[in-house]
Amino acid sequence: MRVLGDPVELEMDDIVVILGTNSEATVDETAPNKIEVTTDIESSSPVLVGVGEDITVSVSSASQSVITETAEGLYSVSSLETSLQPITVEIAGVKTEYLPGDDYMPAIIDIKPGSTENSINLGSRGNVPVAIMSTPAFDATTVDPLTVELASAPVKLKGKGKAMATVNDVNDVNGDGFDDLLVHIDTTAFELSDTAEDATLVGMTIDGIEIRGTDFVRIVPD
Ligand SMILES: [Ca+2]
Ligand SMILES: [Ca+2]
Repeated sequence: MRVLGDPVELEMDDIVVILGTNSEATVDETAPNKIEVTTDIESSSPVLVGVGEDITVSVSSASQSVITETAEGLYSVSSLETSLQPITVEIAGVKTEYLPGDDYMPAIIDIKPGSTENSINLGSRGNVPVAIMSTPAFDATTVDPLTVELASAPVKLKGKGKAMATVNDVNDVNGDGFDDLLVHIDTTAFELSDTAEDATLVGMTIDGIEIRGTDFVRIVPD
């Protein structure tokens, strides 16, 4: 279906494709739980895809994305290898960029739970706590802590290589009734510049689903 300038509502109840007046896209429903959006190279405004309650996928010109509902209310987002531009996924106000070929499930993270400043001192030899939030559709405690990296830095190890996440680190960080996973990241391993404004976490569930989430950071001097 080729469309220009009108919102498109597909059969998947929770997905709405919104085309600006200067965007053009081909939208294909490839399966009952899967849509593919291909934008026109001439498009000058991105195509927005609203997914579920909180997720917006922004597909820039000359890019392609596939959005799949993997379980009720749980979505994965792929930027196809053939994309020429990255696509952006916004979840709860935080944007994460997907490069061509990237395939992830968007996740909500909270760097330094309890702090909105998320200050990070790159010179400190400590660790930074980060919570991966569960939702009604996603159980963050299924994420394997040993696979988690924040800004390329791994989870801090203790003793014989056991990740610094124990059963004590599973708790309901935001008080919404769903247990979240709290891990501690080795500050010395961060690949962040002094001007970084956000940091992205990647990880994998024990079922082999890759997740990705981003939160704001503020780098502070030593
Ligand atoms: Ca925080
Ligand atoms: Ca929670």
